[in-house]
Amino acid sequence: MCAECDGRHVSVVIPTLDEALTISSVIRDVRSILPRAEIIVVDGGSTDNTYEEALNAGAKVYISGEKGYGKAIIHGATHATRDIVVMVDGDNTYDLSTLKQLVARASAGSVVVGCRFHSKPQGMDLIGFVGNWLISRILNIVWGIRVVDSQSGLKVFPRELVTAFRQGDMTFSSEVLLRAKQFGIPISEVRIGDYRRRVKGSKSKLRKLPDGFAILRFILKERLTKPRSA
Ligand SMILES: Nc1nc2c(ncn2[C@@H]2O[C@H](COP(=O)(O)OP(=O)(O)OP(=O)(O)O)[C@@H](O)[C@H]2O)c(=O)[nH]1
Ligand SMILES: [Mg+2]
Repeated sequence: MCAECDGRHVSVVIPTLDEALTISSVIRDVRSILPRAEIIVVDGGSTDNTYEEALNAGAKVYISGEKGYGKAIIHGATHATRDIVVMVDGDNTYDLSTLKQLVARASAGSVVVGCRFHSKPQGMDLIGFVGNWLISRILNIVWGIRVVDSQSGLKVFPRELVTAFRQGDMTFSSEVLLRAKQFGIPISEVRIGDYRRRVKGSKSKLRKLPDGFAILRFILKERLTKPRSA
């Protein structure tokens, strides 16, 4: 096995809001693939047992004082102690079987996106599919990048990039790509397995239309106010 294939240089950051049904299987999955990775869960004030489940599964658990998907990942990445950060949802929708490949690519100096579009993503409805496609097209044209699945919640980036992040909400996923472009870090994509449906009783926190528009506004506004490279 290669020296770092066990994840010793990796911190996995998992934002959670009411994901008690699935958080322990996500943590177990990560541990089986990257046994020596640091696993950080950042909870945004869940009202179910997410906190206890994550602790019992052996993760480091932080409470994020403020609500927000991006806030949670920034919080976790700020506390991360390893060089490479993986961000992934706590809802068990991401198939992590190619995680080692993503990490290897990131270790070679890229920001890496886990691309869900090799087949029909089961956990994505038509609005999600079209919205993601449209946002990705606009992002690519406006920012001069080539990403198929810009809104994937599975991304890998160098920890040092965290100081550039500002977006506290669902626009964060796009910010990772824009900052990579601005800092001249190559962006690459690795196919991942099935994008699974949430388990019964588990609820999405994404508000498709308002969040979709906020993401588009962010992409365009950043382009008008900041240069493409830092
Ligand atoms: N700490 C924290 N976590 C959040 C917050 N909002 C969402 N999350 C978590 O961030 C991850 C992404 O949110 P999701 O609801 O899965 O959004 P999504 O993946 O775009 O939507 P789905 O495809 O329906 O899963 C999940 O693990 C959520 O529990 C928040 O305000 N604070
Ligand atoms: Mg999700």
